[in-house]
Amino acid sequence: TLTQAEKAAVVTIWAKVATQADAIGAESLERLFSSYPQTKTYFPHFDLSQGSVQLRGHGSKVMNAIGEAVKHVDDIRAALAKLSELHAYILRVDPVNFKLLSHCILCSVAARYPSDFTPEVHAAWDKFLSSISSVLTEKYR
Ligand code: ZNH
Repeated sequence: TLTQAEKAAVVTIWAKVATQADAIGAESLERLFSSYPQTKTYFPHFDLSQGSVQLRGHGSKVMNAIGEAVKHVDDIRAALAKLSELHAYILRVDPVNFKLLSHCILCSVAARYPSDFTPEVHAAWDKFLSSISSVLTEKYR
């Protein structure tokens, strides 16, 4: 779990990220698919070219879910319960991919807000994204 200071850092960086959430979501997916092309296999039904409508729509959904987790930082598990079932039982995304996407989100945020991305913010944001990933992968059998 996150310390009070880490939660505060997450809320602060999120206030900035939220204003560009759709662009950051799309960029993170573009980074994911170009750096780790194997992740594209989960989206055979999508047009994954840069800036496609589906890529932007999906990036926006992912960032909205992260926003929900920020709002409910003391109970991420409850906030993302339905999404956790979706990823575990229906989508069956291999958990390793969550680390890859988290890394890409982290890069997109760092690239956009370099002066806000202090080592403390980096560490807090990284920990926060790992908590989300743990919740989304904990129902796997
Ligand atoms: Zn996921 C879907 C979120 C990760 C794959 N996702 C989804 C959604 C959301 C999300 C919100 C929508 C849902 C509905 O519609 O209801 N994810 C998310 C998050 C994360 C994730 C937050 C982390 C952070 N995913 C992921 C990964 C992968 C995925 C890693 C792989 C690679 N997802 C997915 C898919 C889908 C989803 C495939 C479906 C899509 C469609 O639309 O079809």
